[in-house]
Amino acid sequence: KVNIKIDGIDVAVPKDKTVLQAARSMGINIPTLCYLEGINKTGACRMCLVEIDGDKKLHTACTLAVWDGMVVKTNTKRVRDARRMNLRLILANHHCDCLSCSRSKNCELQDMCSDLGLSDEYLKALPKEKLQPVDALSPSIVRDPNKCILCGRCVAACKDVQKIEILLFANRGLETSVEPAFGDSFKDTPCIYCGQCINVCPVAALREKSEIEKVWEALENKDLHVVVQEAPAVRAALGEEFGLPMGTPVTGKMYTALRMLGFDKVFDTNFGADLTIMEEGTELLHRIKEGGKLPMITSCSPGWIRYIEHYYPDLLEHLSTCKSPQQMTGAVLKSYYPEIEGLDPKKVFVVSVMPCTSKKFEAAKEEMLNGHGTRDVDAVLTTRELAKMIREASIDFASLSDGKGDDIFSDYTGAGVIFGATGGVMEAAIRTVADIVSGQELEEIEYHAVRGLDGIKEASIQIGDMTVKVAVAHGTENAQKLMDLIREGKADYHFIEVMACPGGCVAGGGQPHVHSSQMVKINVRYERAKALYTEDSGNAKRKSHHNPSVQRLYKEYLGEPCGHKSHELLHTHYSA
Ligand code: HC1
Ligand code: SF4
Repeated sequence: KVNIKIDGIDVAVPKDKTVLQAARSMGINIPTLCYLEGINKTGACRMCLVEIDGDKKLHTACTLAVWDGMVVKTNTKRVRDARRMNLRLILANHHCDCLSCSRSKNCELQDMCSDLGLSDEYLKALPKEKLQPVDALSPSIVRDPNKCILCGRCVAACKDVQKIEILLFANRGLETSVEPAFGDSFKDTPCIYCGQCINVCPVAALREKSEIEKVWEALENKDLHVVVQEAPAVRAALGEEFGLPMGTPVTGKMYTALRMLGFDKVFDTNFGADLTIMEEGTELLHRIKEGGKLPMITSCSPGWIRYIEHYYPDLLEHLSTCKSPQQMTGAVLKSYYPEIEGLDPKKVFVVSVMPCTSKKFEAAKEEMLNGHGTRDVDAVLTTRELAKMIREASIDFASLSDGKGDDIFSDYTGAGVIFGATGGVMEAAIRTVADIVSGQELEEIEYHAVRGLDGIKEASIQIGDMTVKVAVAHGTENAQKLMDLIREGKADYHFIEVMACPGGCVAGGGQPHVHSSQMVKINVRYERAKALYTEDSGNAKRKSHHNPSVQRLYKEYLGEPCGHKSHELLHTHYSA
């Protein structure tokens, strides 16, 4: 450790720390716009300037290592003036239409202007002739160069976390911008729409393509029967938007809010997750017994599907043919549901609430067209968009009482809800496969080897006389490692789970924004996953094949898992 003094307070810190880390550890949140712990450390925004005794220059705290005897001042007039000046330079090219901006009240730049007392004269919308075109052509992501502050966080998240490299710095000097190569639209790149770049954007330069208006219109349309389903991970994070502590599960409040918004029926994607396990577990056992392509790989994360389609097209046969729980739920809500309710399937409008931006792309795919000329899912809202609608409707979410979902498509087991955390699909699948193979009701149902945040998790699971070897990867960097092993013929697994986002859906690109200064203090992925495991252990039924409504669906409509009807409705194909 070294001894340093920051703003008159003595502190001992490990010698590999920066001044920024040292200051934050003692409760001084030096402002930053580009810094992201462990991901981006460039000093580009120059907001973290500090004074060092004996040095005339101001230094960026995020790049400056501590040394013994260092005396730092983070809060002098000179420092504050310099930060304000840098902020004004950033604002000169920033389209400050704050009142109508999607990040208003949740924008790191806006916060900083307010904290540093910047006067309104600097917060101006850019004149029309200075505005550059916005890329809103992809189904998932909007890039607005008029908002971009060139902090580089998105570039780092895509390149260094996901190892994909869609976003790049282009041009020089005043012309500098962040964009896909050749200035292409996202839609013409192999971007997987994971939205990890959106999650780190401090402003509204990257955001989801909003479908809020489409959903309000459907809710107003008396001709439509509008139903909603919510992904497992939504309930683990929605509360954050309304001031509840991270990791608070809000399933009941979420149902109440959705009903208040006017949905005719409130269902749950967790039902579809249980259904997916029935199909995927059966498919896995068929492949093992009949010499099918192994390892079989999960297919529920659309970012992952887009990734393998673009980057490992030679491995597509390894993918399970199962549609995702979102799409399975949608397909059932457009077929079996109207049949039992006597509704016209063309008039059933299915809305999903997802923690994911890639789900918008998934729902819009050609493959998801059904026999009635509509898609399985008609509109996809992110968790953030749902929160906006709740605010727009003046609903005081935090004080809502717990509501219930509607029969029968809101029935789910503990296995369905853990889908939202990395390893959850695997654990859910093993719970069911183990019972089927052993012919018993096994009591040991928690598979801790596949839980947690290690990049790649492996386990060999003994079921009767069968050893099932599994692996779990989250984030495309880790997926890449497993795919390379398959290509080299070195992956002797039976089953692999891949989720495109690090941590799984709980940290998807559509989840509530977490301020960069908070990301260091809280393990977002861990806290949100905890909410899901708590729901699982509190559920009387914890295995997908115990879901009575899923059982009823097979009995009355589908027949058997992976049967003819299932193939028609619940399975899909992939293209390179
Ligand atoms: Fe997911 Fe899934 S778990 S992909 O992460 O398989 O988005 O939550 O809805 O479809 O169930 C996301 C989450 C989600 C699907 C399920
Ligand atoms: Fe990269 Fe994902 Fe953002 Fe696309 S959505 S640019 S792949 S981080």
